[in-house]
Amino acid sequence: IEASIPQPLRETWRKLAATEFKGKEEFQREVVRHVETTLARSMYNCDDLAAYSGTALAVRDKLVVSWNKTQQHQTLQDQKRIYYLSLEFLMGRTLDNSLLNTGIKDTAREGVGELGFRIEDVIDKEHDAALGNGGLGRLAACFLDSLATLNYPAWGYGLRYRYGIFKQEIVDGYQVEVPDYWLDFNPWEFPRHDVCVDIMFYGYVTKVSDNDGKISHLWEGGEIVQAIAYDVPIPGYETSTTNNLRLWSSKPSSGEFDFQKFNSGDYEGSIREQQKAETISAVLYPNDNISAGKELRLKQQYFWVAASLHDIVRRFKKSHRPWKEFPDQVAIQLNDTHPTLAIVELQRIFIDIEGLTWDQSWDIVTRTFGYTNHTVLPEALEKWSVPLFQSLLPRHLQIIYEINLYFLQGVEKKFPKDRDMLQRVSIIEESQPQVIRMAYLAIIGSHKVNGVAELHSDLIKATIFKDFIAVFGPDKFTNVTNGITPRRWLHQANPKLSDLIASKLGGYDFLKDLNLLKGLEQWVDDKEFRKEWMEIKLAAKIRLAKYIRDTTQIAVNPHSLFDIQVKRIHEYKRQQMNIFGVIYRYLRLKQMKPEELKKQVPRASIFGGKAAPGYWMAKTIIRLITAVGEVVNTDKDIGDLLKVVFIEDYNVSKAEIIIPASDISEHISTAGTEASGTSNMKFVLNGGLIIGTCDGANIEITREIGEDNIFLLGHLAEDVEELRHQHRFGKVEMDPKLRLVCDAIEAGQFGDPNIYNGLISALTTGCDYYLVSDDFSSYLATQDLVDTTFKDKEDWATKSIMSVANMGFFSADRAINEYADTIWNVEPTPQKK
Ligand code: NBG
Repeated sequence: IEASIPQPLRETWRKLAATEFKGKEEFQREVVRHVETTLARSMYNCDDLAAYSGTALAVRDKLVVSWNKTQQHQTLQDQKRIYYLSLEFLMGRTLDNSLLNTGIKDTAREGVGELGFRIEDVIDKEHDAALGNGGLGRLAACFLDSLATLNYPAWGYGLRYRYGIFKQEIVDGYQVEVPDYWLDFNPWEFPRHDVCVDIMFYGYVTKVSDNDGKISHLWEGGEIVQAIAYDVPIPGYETSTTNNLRLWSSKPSSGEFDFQKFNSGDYEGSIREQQKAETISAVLYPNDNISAGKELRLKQQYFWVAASLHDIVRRFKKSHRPWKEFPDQVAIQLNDTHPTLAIVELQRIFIDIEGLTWDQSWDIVTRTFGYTNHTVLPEALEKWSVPLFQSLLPRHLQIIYEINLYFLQGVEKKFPKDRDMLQRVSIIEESQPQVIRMAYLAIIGSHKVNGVAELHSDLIKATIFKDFIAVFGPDKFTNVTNGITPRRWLHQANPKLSDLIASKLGGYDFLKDLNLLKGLEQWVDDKEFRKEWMEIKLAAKIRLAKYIRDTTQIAVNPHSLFDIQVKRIHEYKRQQMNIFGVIYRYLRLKQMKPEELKKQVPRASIFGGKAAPGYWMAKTIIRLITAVGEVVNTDKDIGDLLKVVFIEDYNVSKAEIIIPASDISEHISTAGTEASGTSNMKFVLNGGLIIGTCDGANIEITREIGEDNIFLLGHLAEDVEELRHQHRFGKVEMDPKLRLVCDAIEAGQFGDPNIYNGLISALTTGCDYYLVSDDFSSYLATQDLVDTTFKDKEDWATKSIMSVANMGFFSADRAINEYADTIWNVEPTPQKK
């Protein structure tokens, strides 16, 4: 506040206040000014990258004006705010999205056009902000877009990784990881060197009692690292609301290197501490649905959570309200268990620093937090070793023990003498060493727990969290089915389709109320409309075919059926089933006579996705896909009838090219393993049909668009336990068609068979945990049905249009409104124009 300008001078400031540029000429002036002054370049030295930089800086200036206004407005309104804590925000590119959300894309297109550039080339120069692994991080990004669009006062809090998810290169058919240094030029962030917080690790705890005998705890003597805030503006679509995403970066607390060491000649030693501090926010852990349990990861979690809470508490304190009103002003959503320490940290702040009693404090804490669970996979559920906690966060461990004690006392009262129950729900698992079950802590410290699709929310209640229903009752658990932002995933990724839809619905309102898509049903029989619809799909396929040719030299025929599976490589997602199916198709084609071959539907099987660097089986799956491609794509007998493509380095900006181009996409996880999936929604919204299992959001997609418009296959979640049991007792014969495929692999048709030993033995000695054998024949039969259906172009077009018309439910706006109503209890704060 002492930095505030005195009243009498404020009029001068107001007169000089920054304004947004208006119209093309002012925009161009800004671009040129930035190229010439900020970048110190000129028209004699301006390439696409410089044009991108100048454009981005001009657009950024515009965002800043509405961002500042929004922040002032929200401060004045002083309403309850949402804080979305996520270790991942997979934002992708920002320029195009900002142009569209602020409604200046046409201005920019003309503006840069007259300066000598194509807007598409300029946009293409931006480096993806890839601070996430997959669905979980992209969901956070979609939610930020919806929160701003719907005018909710909301902040995202995350980490500013110097390296995002690695870049994937395919070398000799294998995945190779390359670091993703993305911060060379990032115009979208604002360092706030004045917003810094000291964060402590290690140290020891002492008990002190004051004159009245009141006992308190002092945590001291640890290492201190500083958190610096970097702010990123998040513009809503067609609104002046621009929210804030705050990312923390770590640096040494002194900000200096060790001069004593330097002077005594220990040059390397002098910067060691500095490097250690900077390591905390250096790199994103590249695991999707796997928890590795490394100390540095726990450090990242505490560092980020402590800095964020410090910020949130400081903001609350400015309002001078009593502490008990904290949950009326603050809703904190935990995106998976990664930020669960926030529960403990807030309790610590209240009792150790602010002097509240345990009970007062715990009441506030539990009314503040909500926890979203994103997986039932056991290998993804976070558990931290107690000894590690003891050394890194000794005070927090004490608080966790105390939370657990009071919780178990309550359970004991409700279920007297049920020792098993106590052991089952305890936050501490009695293993060697003992571990802390973060999901249990998250449930106990939150007022609501939600899953991300109906089936998933039912499953967590019936399986991993069953006992907690008995303890807390069912009302604490709820479902909010995921959603996607139609701004990026329709309007930005597929402008032609968006324009066509707008021409029929009388404008672009559907981008803010996706249920309006229903109006397309009226047009389903309109010949001209159907023709345009399918032409747009073909154009997207031609574009992807060109991209594939440019990057892989593989020529795919745009008229073939594009069958796409792009997502992280994981056994539970079953890319192996897909490639086995491709092999089966290949073997079958090789057996066919020429007249039979003529009747076949040509198909391009397109894969993309990263494997976690330490996930050997996933890497083997990639190798098999590339090996099959090497054989099939050069087989003269096969020609266009089958092509197998692996697209390198799948990321958000590539998804924007790939998704509009699918005829069919694959979402074929073992039933009950994929919590929701969100790319399934993106593909259907772009007029692609899907082949999938009854899993995650596929089930709700089926309900919305109708069973006739989706290709479902395989066993149901309720069958899985029994099937696994049968496998374990050796009661299952491998599906004979799958046997043929395995034989071909083992005979060396796709290179050295030893490479694939692990994959094959997972099906046999590994008891086929993901039930590939059980679903294989259903999968093949369903793929045949896809072929037959694709031959009837009219039927296909109808299915495509009817599906899109019924996708309204899957807007992230609907999901965010549900969170706001049922979990956060927060109202929007629109600004007057
Ligand atoms: C993932 C699930 C997906 C889901 C996203 C977003 C994790 C832990 N979970 O099915 O696997 O769509 O979360 O909810 O990354």
